[in-house]
Amino acid sequence: MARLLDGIQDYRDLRKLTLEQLPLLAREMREEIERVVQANGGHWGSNVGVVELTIALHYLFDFDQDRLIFDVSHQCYPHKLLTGRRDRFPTLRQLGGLSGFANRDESPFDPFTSGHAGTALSTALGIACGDEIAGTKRRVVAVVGDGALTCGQTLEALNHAGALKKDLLVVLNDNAMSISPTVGALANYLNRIRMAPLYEELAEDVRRILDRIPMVGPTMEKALARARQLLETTIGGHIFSELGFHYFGPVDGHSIPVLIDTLKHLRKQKGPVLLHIVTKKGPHYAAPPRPVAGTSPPPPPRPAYTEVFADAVLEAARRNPRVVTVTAAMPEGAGLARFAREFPARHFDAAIAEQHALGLAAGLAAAGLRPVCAIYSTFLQRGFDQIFHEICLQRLPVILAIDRAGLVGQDGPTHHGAFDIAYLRFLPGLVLMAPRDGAELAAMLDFALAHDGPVAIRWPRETAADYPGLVLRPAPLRLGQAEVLRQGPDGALLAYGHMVETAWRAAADLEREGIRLTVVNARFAKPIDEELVSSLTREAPFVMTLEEHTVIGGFGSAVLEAVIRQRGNPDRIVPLGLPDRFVEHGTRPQLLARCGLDAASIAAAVRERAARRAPGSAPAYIRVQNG
Ligand SMILES: Cc1ncc(C[n+]2csc(CCOP(=O)(O)OP(=O)(O)O)c2C)c(N)n1
Repeated sequence: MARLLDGIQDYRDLRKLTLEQLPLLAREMREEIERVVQANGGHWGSNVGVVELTIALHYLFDFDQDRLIFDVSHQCYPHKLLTGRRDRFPTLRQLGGLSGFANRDESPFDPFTSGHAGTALSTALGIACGDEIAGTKRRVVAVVGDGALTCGQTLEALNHAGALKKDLLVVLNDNAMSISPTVGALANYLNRIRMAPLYEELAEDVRRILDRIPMVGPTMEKALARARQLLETTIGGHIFSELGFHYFGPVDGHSIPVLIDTLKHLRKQKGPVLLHIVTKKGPHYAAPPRPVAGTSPPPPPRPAYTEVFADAVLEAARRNPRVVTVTAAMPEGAGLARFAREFPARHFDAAIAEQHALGLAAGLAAAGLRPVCAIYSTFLQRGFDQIFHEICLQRLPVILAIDRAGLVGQDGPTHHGAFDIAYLRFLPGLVLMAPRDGAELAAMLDFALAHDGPVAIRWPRETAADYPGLVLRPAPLRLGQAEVLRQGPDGALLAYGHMVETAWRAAADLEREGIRLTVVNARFAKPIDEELVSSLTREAPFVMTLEEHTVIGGFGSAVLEAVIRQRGNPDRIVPLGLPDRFVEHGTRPQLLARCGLDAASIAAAVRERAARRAPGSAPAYIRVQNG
C-alpha cells in the first residue's frame, strides 16, 4: 500500500493532507526512522520524540524561507523526511550518505551544520537580529531540549533574547532526558512544572480559549494574555516570563491538533515566545546490528579504551580517597557510570556545561582533591579558557581524560576529536600524553595522579590496541620519555597514542618486504622526548610522525619544532595526520583509510619515501638555490 510519506517532498505536499491523516503520517515516519536506525545505527529516542512537533512545524511554517534550527540537531530525522531527503534517508550516516545531523551542505532547510549542544538559541537570535537589519521578513524557530537548556550558551542567549525582544519562537522540547536524565536545579524546576497536577487541563484551557476566539485583532491579544496569565498564576512565576519571554505550556508534544492549534496562534506573536512541550524519549542511541560471523563464535572482544579508563579510575578511587570525577552530562559515554554508582558523593555531573565542569574541577583541585574530568575531545573545545585560566594558570593538578580523541566515525565532523593536541599544546605546564594500549592508559592515569600539575590524556573511540607477536611489558613512565618498540635502519615511525598499533602493523608488513623500521611509542606530545627526536633525526633516513589529529599544530608539529630548536634537519620529518579539512562521516576504518592513516596507507607512504633513497631513483625534489 502506498504510504502518505512517499507523496511528500516538502511542506507543500504535507499541506495537501487533512489534519486527520497526520497521525498516520507520524506513524509511517516513526516506522521509517526505526527501520533505518536499526540498519545504520543512529539516534532513536530524540527523533521519535519530535515526529509530531516536526509535522506541526512544517504544516504551519515555510522553512525554505522561515528558519528552523534544531539544537544539537540529533533530532532532525523527521525534518529530513519532510524536506526532500526521504529517498536518501536509507543512506543515513553512511559514507557519502546523509549526515546524522543538520547539515548546510545537504539542504536549504538546514541553516546550520550542528552537533554540539546549546547553540540553537544564539544562532536563531542572530538570524532574527540580522533579518531585522536586512529587512528580511520571515519567522525564526529554535527547537531546544531540556538538556540543552542547561548549557551555559543557552542561558546566555535566553538572557540576551529576553532583553532584545526580537521575534523568535523557542520550542522547549522537554522529555526530562539529556542522554542520561537531565540533572540540576533547572531540571528540577521543569519537573515541577511538568508534575503540576493541572497541566493537562491548563493546556486544554489554553486551547479552548484560543479556539473560541477570532484569529486576529485585540480580542485575540486579550485572550492570549488571559491564557498566559492563567498558566502563570496557576503554576507559579516562570523563569522564562521573568526573563522576558512569553511562556506557553506545558502542552502535549505528541498531540498534533494541540501543537497545530497552539503554534498557529504563537506564530503571530511578537517578541520572544517560548512554547514548552512535553514529550517522551526512547533509548538514546541504537547501534547497528553486528554482522553475523561464520559459525564459530567471535573471539571475546578487547575492551574499548573507555572501559579500560572506567576500570582504572575506579581502581584509583578505591586506593585514593582524594580521587573525584567530573562529567558534563556524559556519565555513560565517558566511562564514569560505574564510578557514579560506587562513589556517588565523589562524582559530579555538571550537566551539558563543559566550561562549568572544568571550573568545578579546578575548585576541587584547589580544595586538595584529585579531580579527573572526563570530556570528549570535541566538547572539551568549549572549555579552552577554563583550562587556560582556572586550571593551567593556577598549576592545579586536574586530569583531563579526553575520550573520542580522533575520528569518531558516523557522527562526523561535529564530533571528530581532531584538534585537542593543537589547542592544548601551547599551554605552559600542561602535560600531554596518549597511551599505545589499554595497559598504558591505566599506567598513564596513575602517572597523572602522582604528577603535581595538570595533565591531559587522550584516546580514541576504539578497542584498546593489541600487538600480535609482541609481549610488551610497560616500561615505567617517565615525564617526557618515549618508548622504542623496535629498531631498524631504514626509517622511523614515531607514533602517538593508538597510532602506535597502526605503525606496528605497517612495520610488520614492511619487514616482509625487507624494509626494516624503528617504531617508537611517543607517549608524550608535551614535553616531547627531545633526546630521542634528536638521535632519530640524525640516524634515521626519515622520521614519520603519526597521529590521529590534524597535522597542523599537533604532535608532528611538536616534533618539527623540536628538530628546528635542535638545528636538526626538518627535511627528515614526514608528518602524517588528519588533513586540513573537516573530515566527513563514515566508519572509522573507512575514514582512516581516506585520511591515509590506516596501516596500508602508512606502508605505502613509507615505500614512497624509501624509494627516494634507492640508488638510481630520481631525487624527489630539487633544492632551488638562491641567485
Ligand atoms: C557541547 C556538547 N556536549 C555534549 C553533547 C553530547 N550530547 C548530545 S545530545 C545530548 C543530550 C541533549 O539533551 P536534550 O537537549 O534534552 O535533547 P534530547 O536528546 O532530549 O532531545 C548530549 C549531552 C553535545 N552534543 N554537545
